[in-house]
Amino acid sequence: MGLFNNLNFDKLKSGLQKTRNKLVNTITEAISGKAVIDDKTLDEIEEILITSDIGFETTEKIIENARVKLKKEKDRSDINIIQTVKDELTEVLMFENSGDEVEALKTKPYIILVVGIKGAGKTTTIGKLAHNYKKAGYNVIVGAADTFRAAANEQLEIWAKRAGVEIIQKNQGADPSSVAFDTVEKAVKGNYDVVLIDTAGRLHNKANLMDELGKIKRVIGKVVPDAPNETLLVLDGNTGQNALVQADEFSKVTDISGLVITKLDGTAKGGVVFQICAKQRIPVKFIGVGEGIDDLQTFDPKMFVSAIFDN
Ligand SMILES: Nc1nc2c(ncn2[C@@H]2O[C@H](COP(=O)(O)OP(=O)(O)OP(=O)(O)O)[C@@H](O)[C@H]2O)c(=O)[nH]1
Ligand SMILES: [Mg+2]
Repeated sequence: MGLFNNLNFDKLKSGLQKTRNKLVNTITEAISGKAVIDDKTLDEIEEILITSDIGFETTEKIIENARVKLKKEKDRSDINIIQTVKDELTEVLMFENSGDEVEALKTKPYIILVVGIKGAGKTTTIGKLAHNYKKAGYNVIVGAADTFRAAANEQLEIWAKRAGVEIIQKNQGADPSSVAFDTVEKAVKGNYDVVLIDTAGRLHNKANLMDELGKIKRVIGKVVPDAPNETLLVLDGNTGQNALVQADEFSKVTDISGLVITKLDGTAKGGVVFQICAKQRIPVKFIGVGEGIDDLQTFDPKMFVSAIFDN
């Protein structure tokens, strides 16, 4: 059992229905009625994977491994090929365990910086995370370091109320790093367990983004030298290939420790999760499957693959 009790297979499965239709149903069609899976069928599967947002390179690897595996196998039946593709896809999502979460949270305060482009789902994710940490018994404070938009404070405040956690905010236009500083300072003084810092999604250019994130890090580092403990990049799963570009851009300006992929409810582009993991080699930590406070799930590779493939 993980830190949060937030897994809901049925919800994930229904959210990924369109991804499943695109991916699994077409694979099933390609192999149905074939007693033996030949190279031509593998080529067809390859094409299906590529057009399902899994990407060219990732697919190449999967198909190559599948070819090698199937050569050794006596059973080249359809069930076996789907199992092989599933295993390969699961493998892409697996990362070495980065350690015990409960142990990590003994670092007090545990500071999480949340970044991502406009509308990706940062604020919503912070609300959901605050709720999850609170439910797990942690004392949470959130910092509204998106001072760009007038409504940003208000939005985070609503989430803080829903989750029942403390919030630090300043006027619109205030220096984001000063909000981050005050939040971390209050967390230290008030003995809080978890700090979640929201940031602005709108940034004119890369230099600007780098400056702002760099400054936030420097400033909170004055209060807690190792801060932040995590930097989560929030990506909108619905944007497919574009999410990949964003992951690239953010990785260039800051160390991302984990990804959150949102809006996996109702998207046909769920396959992009595999491509992002394969290319970035950054673990997906959480996924968003709806707009509600309970609609954040800890990412579980096996469950994710199963939600797409299993009946
Ligand atoms: N369906 C669905 N909607 C989501 C999910 N996560 C966020 N949203 C919606 O996406 C929209 C944008 O979310 P925000 O949390 O405001 O995004 P943001 O990254 O903070 O945006 P900025 O503050 O403008 O940079 C809102 O309407 C959310 O309700 C999700 O997992 N599923
Ligand atoms: Mg926001």
